[in-house]
Amino acid sequence: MNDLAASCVTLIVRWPVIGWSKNFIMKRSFKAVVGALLVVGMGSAQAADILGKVSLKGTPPAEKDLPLDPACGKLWPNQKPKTRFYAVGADNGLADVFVYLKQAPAQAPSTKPAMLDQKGCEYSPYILGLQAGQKLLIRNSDPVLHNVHATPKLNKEFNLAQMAGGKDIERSFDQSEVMVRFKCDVHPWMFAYVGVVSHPYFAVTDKDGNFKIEGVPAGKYSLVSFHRKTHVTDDKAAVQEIEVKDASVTANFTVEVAAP
Ligand SMILES: [Cu+2]
Repeated sequence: MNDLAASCVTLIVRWPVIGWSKNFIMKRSFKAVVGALLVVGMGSAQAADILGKVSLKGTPPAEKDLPLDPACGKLWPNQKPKTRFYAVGADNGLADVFVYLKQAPAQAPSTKPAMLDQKGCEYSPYILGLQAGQKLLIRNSDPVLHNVHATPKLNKEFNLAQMAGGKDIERSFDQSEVMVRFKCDVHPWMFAYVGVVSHPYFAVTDKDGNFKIEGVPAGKYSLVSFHRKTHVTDDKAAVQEIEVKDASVTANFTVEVAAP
């Protein structure tokens, strides 16, 4: 118990001795004391944000043009899309890195669904985070047929045609799995990767490699950064041991371009 809570308790214990007998004063004062105790109690459940940046070391190979078929090519009248293996932004910041706590207490899934769209014959986003049990909506925003094919190793595989203008597909994954690959059986260049974890403490780096995981309960954790091209088994550079207390924690990562 901290000092403020202790002094509040002392106040309650001594209250009758002070001898203020008027009921209305007592009621008002007790309310204030109970309020103070509640504030103290809430303050003890500490949580803080984890912030950081993932940087890429080295020069990545040039991205390749996607081999679009004519129907998909029409959706890109100007600039043609390329592979998205290394999306590098300002100061070598690396986008599309899935950053997550390796072992955080499991929590009930968010009631807000996540969205995986198909637009211009690409999955969007390319990298997505999802909580086990959280609803995933898969949308077809294109005027062409897609075939949504999830190919997990631990979760249940599914393979569903989705017409142009068809309604959203709803699915969820029961188990943690980093990453679940999505492909399209009509368009062999279409891929997305979904990181599934049992808690809400994850993020995907933005175009400049920045991430923020909000409201992490106080504790010690392994923070993992997973980039699809650079990550290797038992990747020590991709894991940091961190401790969350009551102030934001900064954790930066540097990953190297994978050997060809
Ligand atoms: Cu497709």
